[in-house]
Amino acid sequence: MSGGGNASLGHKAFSRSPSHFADRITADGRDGWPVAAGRYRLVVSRACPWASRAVISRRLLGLENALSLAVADPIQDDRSWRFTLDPGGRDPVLGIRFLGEAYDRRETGYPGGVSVPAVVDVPSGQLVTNDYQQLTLDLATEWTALHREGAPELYPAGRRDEIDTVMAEVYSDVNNGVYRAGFAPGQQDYEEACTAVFRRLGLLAERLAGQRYLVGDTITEADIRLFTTLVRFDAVYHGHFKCNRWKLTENPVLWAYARDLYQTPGFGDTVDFDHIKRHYYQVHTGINPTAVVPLGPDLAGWLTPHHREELGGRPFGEGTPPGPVPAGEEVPVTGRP
Ligand SMILES: N[C@@H](CCC(=O)N[C@@H](CS)C(=O)NCC(=O)O)C(=O)O
Repeated sequence: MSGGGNASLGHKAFSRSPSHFADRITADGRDGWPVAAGRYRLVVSRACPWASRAVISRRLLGLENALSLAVADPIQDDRSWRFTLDPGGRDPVLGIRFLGEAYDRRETGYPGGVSVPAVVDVPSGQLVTNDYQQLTLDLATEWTALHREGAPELYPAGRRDEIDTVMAEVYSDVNNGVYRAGFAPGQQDYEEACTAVFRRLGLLAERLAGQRYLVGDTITEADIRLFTTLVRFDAVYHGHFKCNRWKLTENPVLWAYARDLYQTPGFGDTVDFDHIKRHYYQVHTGINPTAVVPLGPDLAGWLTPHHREELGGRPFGEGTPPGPVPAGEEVPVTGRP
């Protein structure tokens, strides 16, 4: 389980394997996969922070009609991600029961894990990519012909160096840092990872005290990547991954920043707290052998005023917020505050 499942537990430090299928879907189709409306299917788990980046980008950019969405059951079995939430246990578009079938069509006997997010070519049923780091950058910069009118610039050309720097720090200390803490094989690894998580969160809080977003005055890819960890923080990383120096709700700046994004169309409307909690607590039985899922935390605070608009900023730059969630893609009430 490359995403930090039980096989990651051993006596060595948690390490994340690189994505094996790194083809890119581009405007010019140089890898053989041209951007095309209706051709590809984005397979995600709403539990997964890496997949959730793509779900948010797709909403913000208005790609819902161009790139369809398959949501896997948050609980994997020994064949990994499965479509047990769909009628008959099959994805209605791909016709498969397990995401692994699309991996097999691409490469027979691939020994690595089956991970989300994954983009599948609908006509051939083959996996195209599971490279979550590149995927959202390509949605922002290669899929532009299919963006909605008013789509924001999530990876603006003039700001890429700064965005890349912030994202690298957020990735190693926060996005992946919580996994290094949670799956640490021993005390020292845990303490190093946990310390780095909170050191970086402290620095990010300083940065965000006087500015609404991480880079510039609009939402960028960097905010999406920080959000997907923050929104899981109190629900799973604080308890299950032992990142418990403080809760998100105890840090006024980060808590307000996270609520601001949560309440922005395209962010909170993709989040399923039920999927998040059940996945982490029930799947990682190496670190939670009873698979008991805690009842808390109270989620009502996510909807309270954040007052971050007083800092100014233009969430969508020259653009506009996305419209409502498409019919059939709404997060069930069980997953909402
Ligand atoms: N594809 C990347 C990152 C994506 C990832 O780790 N996704 C997790 C879910 S959060 C996953 O699907 N892991 C495979 C598994 O748990 O079986 C990797 O290989 O590290």
